Amino acid sequence: MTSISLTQFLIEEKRAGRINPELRLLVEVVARACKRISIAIGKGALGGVLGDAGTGNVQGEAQKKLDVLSNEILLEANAWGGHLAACASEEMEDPQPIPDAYPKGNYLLLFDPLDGSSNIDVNVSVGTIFSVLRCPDGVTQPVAVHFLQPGTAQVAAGYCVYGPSTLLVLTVGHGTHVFTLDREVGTFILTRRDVQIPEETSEFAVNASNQRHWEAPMQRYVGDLLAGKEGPRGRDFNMRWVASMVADVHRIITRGGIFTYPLDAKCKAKGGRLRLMYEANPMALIVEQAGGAASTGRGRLLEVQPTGLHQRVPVFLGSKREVEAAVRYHREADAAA
Ligand code: FDP
Ligand code: ZN
Repeated sequence: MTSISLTQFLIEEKRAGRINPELRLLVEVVARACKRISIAIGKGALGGVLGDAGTGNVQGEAQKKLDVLSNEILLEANAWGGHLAACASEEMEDPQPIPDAYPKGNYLLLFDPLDGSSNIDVNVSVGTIFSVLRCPDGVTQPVAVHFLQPGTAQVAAGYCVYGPSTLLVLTVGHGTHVFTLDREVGTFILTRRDVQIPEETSEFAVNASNQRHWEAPMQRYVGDLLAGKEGPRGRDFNMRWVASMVADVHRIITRGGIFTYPLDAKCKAKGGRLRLMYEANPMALIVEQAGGAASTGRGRLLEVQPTGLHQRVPVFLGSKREVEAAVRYHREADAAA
């Protein structure tokens, strides 16, 4: 079998009229940045990249050295290519304009440069998540408000998972595809085309230590999963929680399941735990393009109208039937109330 590189895949997508040259360049540049992040992560303690940076981000979370480094790698890689109008990141309060020295393009890029950063220092998988939007017509100096487009407006989304191997999972709106990094050659190779998430599942992912803070429908939903064969669902479920969204979602893309970070009393005032624009939306597009579903528990995630760059949302995504089941518990509880 001849292997298909990311470059070849993107050229073929371009020939098929599914992407334009600018978007092709954008994806290649992001992939190249992810390779550099992967190399830095792989060096671990030998590269002096572990531990805290001694700074905080916009959400008031302590930044790791790798959070800061990954953000810089992505910004630097994307500045010069002429494909972007601006970038926004979990690590920066406001969008970063493209420096005047470089030409500007038509796309807006959002990213979570290093997702799951609590796992860096314990050598567990982390990732990068990105989302691509069009810069609104006539806007030459995009600011936060120009990024506030619903997830349905995304033209591409992807994530990289830095695990035992480094993978890039990508959609440009025509299916979800997996590429594996050939570390010796330095090239991403297509290893799964058109991934389909199994419809039925017996696995769920949730941080169960928050259980006492959950809303009633979530309590009931997980209670019924835990009740197993003897409960109303009539079968046993298994639970997994890596605490890197990228790693948890990748498992679900691969073998099915539901990932949830619901509303709870601790995060309710903020609207949820996960960020809409650069965590939930790109993952929701990838999951939908793989035949799965993504919801806030009360509506389709991709249709949420954003009100802030760093806005948070409750998230339920993965195998279609299981996401629909979780949504049903919320609908029933809301109807009874
Ligand atoms: P992190 O803050 O470590 O980057 O992005 C938010 C996130 O990780 C997700 O990757 C992960 O699913 C979740 O938070 C982990 O939350 P808990 O600390 O509650 O386990
Ligand atoms: Zn994250």
